This record gives sequence, C-alpha cells and structure tokens, in this order.
Amino acid sequence: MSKVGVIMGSKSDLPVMQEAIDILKGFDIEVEVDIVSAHRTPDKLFDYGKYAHERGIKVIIAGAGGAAHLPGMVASLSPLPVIGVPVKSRNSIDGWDSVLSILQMPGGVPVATVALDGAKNAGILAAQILGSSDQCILDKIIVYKEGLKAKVEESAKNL
Ligand code: RP5
Repeated sequence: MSKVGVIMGSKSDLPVMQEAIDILKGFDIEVEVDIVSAHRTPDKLFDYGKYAHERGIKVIIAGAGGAAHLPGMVASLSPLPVIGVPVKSRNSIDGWDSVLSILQMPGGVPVATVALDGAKNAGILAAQILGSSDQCILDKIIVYKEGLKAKVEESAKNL
C-alpha cells in the first residue's frame, strides 16, 4: 500500500500539519507521521531522506517554520516528490521566513510549496500524486471535487 510520509520540524507544527494528516486519512491513504528537525536532529533527517522510499513512502510532506530547512534538505536527499508546508511559527517574521526558505529552492531540487499553513492542500496534492497511478484514490478525489462544487452551488442559492 502507498504511504505518505508527513514530517515536521517540531511538535509545535502539529496543529497545522494535522490538516494534511486528516485529509489523507479521509481518502483512506496510509500516513506515517514523525518529527524530524533539520537543525536539532540532523542525523535523523539524513536517514529519513535517504531511506523513506525504501519503506513504501511515495510522497513526503514536510512542514517547518522559521529557518525552515527541513523540506529542502529532505528533497536534496530523497528521490521522492516533496511537498513543503511553510508554518507560521511563534517567532516567525510574519511567516515570510518560512515561505521564502521553502520556496526558493535551487534548480534541480524541487519542493512543491503550498501556502503559509497550507497543510490541507499539501495533503490533497499528495493524494493527487498517488491518484495519478491509483484509480481508487483518483475516484475519491473526483468525489471530493464534486463536493466542493456542490457546496458553492448550494451557497449560491437564496442570495
Ligand atoms: C522549526 O522551528 C519548527 O519547524 C517550528 O516551526 C519552529 C519552532 O520550533 P519550536 O521551538 O516550537 O520547537 O524548526
């Protein structure tokens, strides 16, 4: 079974990253969650980046705030697609530190960066990546999108 690896730099990122975990579980996708700090546990970061693909993980979602090196460093080590979630942490400079340190990757080492605290979209994007080669997941995404459309149509009634 395909797994998505969700990692974050600190447990303080969990309230944001939980949205990725929840949406993936809603699509019945297996999620492996861990705390991996680029600065406080660099050896764990190296092991994670080098070996995640050998454990059945197909996509990595990495969230971090401040000097947010986790997504980029994991992308440098792993052959898997990495989705970066900039987290607006307590001491952040309005979140721009998180956004720019994840977004501005050098050529050759992509990180698909979502919006500030955009973990929900990271989860959906990971599901879509898996869905491109898994009809069962793709069908769930089609239903999810139909649900979005239905909500807008419902909200447009009785204006
Ligand atoms: C980053 O520093 C983490 O990703 C978190 O967003 C931020 C603050 O971490 P804590 O000091 O709350 O552990 O490494």
